[in-house]
Amino acid sequence: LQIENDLRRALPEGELFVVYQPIVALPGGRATGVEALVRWRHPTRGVLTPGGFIGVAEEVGLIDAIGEHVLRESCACFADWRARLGSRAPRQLNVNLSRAQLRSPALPELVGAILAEHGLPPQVLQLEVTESLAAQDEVVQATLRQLKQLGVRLALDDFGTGYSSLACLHLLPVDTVKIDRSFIAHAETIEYHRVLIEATIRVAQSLDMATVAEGIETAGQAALMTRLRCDYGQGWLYGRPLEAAALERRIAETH
Ligand code: G
Ligand code: G
Ligand code: MN
Ligand code: NA
Repeated sequence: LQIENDLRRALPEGELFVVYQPIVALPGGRATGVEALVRWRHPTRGVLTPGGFIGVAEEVGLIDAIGEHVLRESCACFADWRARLGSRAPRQLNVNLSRAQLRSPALPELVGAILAEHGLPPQVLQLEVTESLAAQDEVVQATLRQLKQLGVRLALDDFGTGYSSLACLHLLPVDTVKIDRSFIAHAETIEYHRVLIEATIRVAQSLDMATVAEGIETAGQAALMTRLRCDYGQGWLYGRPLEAAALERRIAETH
């Protein structure tokens, strides 16, 4: 397969890069963190988003190497921001984990080593896992517990789209629940969606978990999420994912 051969070359050729999307505190919109998102600058097809290559990477066993690259690259960038931007630097770095990474018993040690390399305290890193992954099996559960013991934070990504439910939230060792953007998109027009969001926020609060509304695109959605007392927002209203240098310029301009 052409895409497979291309992907094998992408990492050594330096075609994979990371963009960063702000995560802001509600209300107010102060950027407190960023989510790292991988991109592929394909030699002929332009910039590809993960939907176009993460699946292939999983099938051909490249996802581990890509995941490690994203972790290294984003931690290095985050440490740079801390050194250069001081108090204006984002306080938290979110990085997505794949199934293969979570099934690797070496992951906690790797994460610890990368943090140490850059002098980063573990609590600045928040690893995002989907609910189906978090609930998956004993190997994954053990890895998650070890990551927690390291002191890194865990976020449940795309909450609401998987098979697990609010009733199971207390079983997962997570610090943050990210409410999937499909719910936010209809929060103002479909009452059932608003009620589900509200219930998720109340349950998360009772478990001392923070909540993030994903995919906020309008001021109306932001106002509603603030009224429902969601802790954080993420979405195009606050900023699209940007390359490191562009995000740094934005931070410097807006402070
Ligand atoms: O980047 P985009 O906005 O297109 O995100 C699409 C999906 O790809 C999201 O579900 C996100 O969690 C996933 N994703 C983005 N970056 C990474 C990454 O570095 N590793 C893994 N495993 N998934 C990622
Ligand atoms: O699954 P995960 O939440 O990790 O991936 C985030 C994805 O959502 C990325 O593909 C990112 O580009 C996309 N995204 C982020 N903010 C918005 C938004 O406001 N609207 C839409 N439609 N997509 C968004
Ligand atoms: Mn995510
Ligand atoms: Na998501």
